This record gives sequence, C-alpha cells and structure tokens, in this order.
Amino acid sequence: TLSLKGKTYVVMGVANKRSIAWGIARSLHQSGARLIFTYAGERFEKGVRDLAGTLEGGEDSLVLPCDVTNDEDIEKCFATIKEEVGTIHGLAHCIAFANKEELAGDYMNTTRDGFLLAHNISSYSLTAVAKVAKDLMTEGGSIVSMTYLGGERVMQNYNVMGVAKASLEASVKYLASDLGKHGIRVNAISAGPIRTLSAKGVGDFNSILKEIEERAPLRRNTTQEEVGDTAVFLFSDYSRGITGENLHVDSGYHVLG
Ligand code: 0WD
Repeated sequence: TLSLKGKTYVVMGVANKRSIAWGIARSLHQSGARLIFTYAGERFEKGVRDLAGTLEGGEDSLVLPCDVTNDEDIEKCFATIKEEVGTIHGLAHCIAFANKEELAGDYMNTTRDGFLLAHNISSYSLTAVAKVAKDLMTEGGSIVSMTYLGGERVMQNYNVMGVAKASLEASVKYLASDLGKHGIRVNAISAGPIRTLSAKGVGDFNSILKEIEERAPLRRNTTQEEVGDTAVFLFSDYSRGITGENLHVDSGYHVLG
C-alpha cells in the first residue's frame, strides 16, 4: 500500500460507518496517515468518536464540530486544528444535503429555499473550507471532494442535488486554478451510487443500484473501499500532476450513453 506516514488529513462528513467519508478515513489510516474528523452537529459527535476509536491509535484523534453553513464554525474548527497540529496535507470534503421531498418528481418544483440550502451545504461549503484550510497547507496539499454523475447529466430524482453537484464540479476547477500556485491540488471523485444515509433520500435508489449491476462495464456496484483507495491516490504524490480533475470511480458507468 501507498504510504502517507507523517501526513495529516482532515476528513469531513462522517455520519456513520456507511459514510463515504468513513471509507476514505479507513484507507487513509491503512496508509499510515494521521486523521482529524469533523462532524456536522452534536447528534453525530458520539458516533464519529466511537468510529475513530475503532482505528488503531484513533482514540486520540482530534474530532471537532464543523457545521459548514456557519463561517464561524469553520474558522473555529481550523483554528483549533492549527493550534493542535499546525500543518495539514489534505482534506476530504464528503458533505451534501438536500430536502428529501425535492429528490423525487420534477426538478422544476424545487423551492428557492431548497435550492439555496442544497447549494449552500453541498457546493459553497467546499469553497468556504478550502479558503480556510489553505493556510494550514504550508507544505502543499490535496483537497478531494465527492460528486456524482447527476452533476453532468440528468439522473432521475437527483434533481436539485444534480444542479448543486454541477456547481461543486465547477468550483473544483476554479479552486484548482486559485490554489495551484500554492502547491495545493483540488480534485473530485465522482462515485457510483453507494447505500449511505444520504443515498436513502434519493427516490428509487434500489433500481439505480440494480441498473449499475446490469449495465456498468465492470457489472458491479462501487464500494466505499474503492472510493477510499482512490482518495489515497489523490492525496499521494502519485497524483502530483493531477488537479481540477473529476475522477469517476463508478465501475465505468459514466461511459454509457
Ligand atoms: O451514492 C452515494 N452515496 C454517493 C454520494 C454517490 C456520489 C457522491 N456522493 C457524495 C454525496 O453527495 C456527499 O457529497 O458523497 C458525499 C458523502 O455522502 P455519503 O457518504 O453518501 O452520505 P452520508 O453518510 O449521509 O454523509 C453526508 C454527510 C452528512 O450526513 P447527514 O446524513 O446528516 O446529511 O454530510 C454531512 C453530514 O455528516 N453534512 C454536513 N456537514 C457539515 N455541515 C452538513 C453541514 N451543514 N450537512 C450535512
């Protein structure tokens, strides 16, 4: 395995053990990286702490609150990280939210509030966090965000989240352009559907999984581990020439029309 010994990564968006963020955390841990976790709100704190504790040496992991809709929270969180560890080498942004009732039916029924909420949490948050995290990446860095094919083309029921992912993917490119001069790379992983808490909100998710199994080039669904290992690659020096990219980890499904 690839070694990230001596490097520190912030993992944002662990809700439970099925979270993609947790897959990334496990892969990073296997590579010898030091981990810092952030969680959205109090109801996640115990879960994240307990999960961190299951990793060898993870009982001592820094676990901090960071509601990405709140600039003060973001600043406080990264100020604490700076105090405790100083330099970080990367950040995994695995955060998204939209109202469940807007993840089914016609996209055009999206409300203004629902639209803004989805974009605030799922897209703007990357920009807000990148700006603050940049100052801790004194040795260069790598930022990885999570997206989905629904940002590139119409996927049934994905609706406002697809529009937010398009915005997120564009942000990845603009941030890559801004941060490249500081030795910081910014990329997205476009993952195939994985059964998580967030995925539960998307209408008819089971039939999406079935369609991948039947039609994707690799004829199977994407795993948390596959996404985690790709994230480790994007965090590592092996990907040092890659930035502003959207890497599909989806059994090849995106090549189908
Ligand atoms: O099929 C999937 N599961 C795919 C997910 C396919 C392709 C991409 N993704 C993306 C998601 O859109 C998201 O960006 O991967 C990322 C991680 O999603 P996940 O692992 O599928 O979902 P989950 O385990 O629910 O984690 C998302 C977390 C939240 O959990 P809840 O259930 O509370 O929404 O995002 C976090 C929170 O932990 N989150 C926030 N974090 C900070 N501040 C906030 C917030 N305001 N809101 C949500």
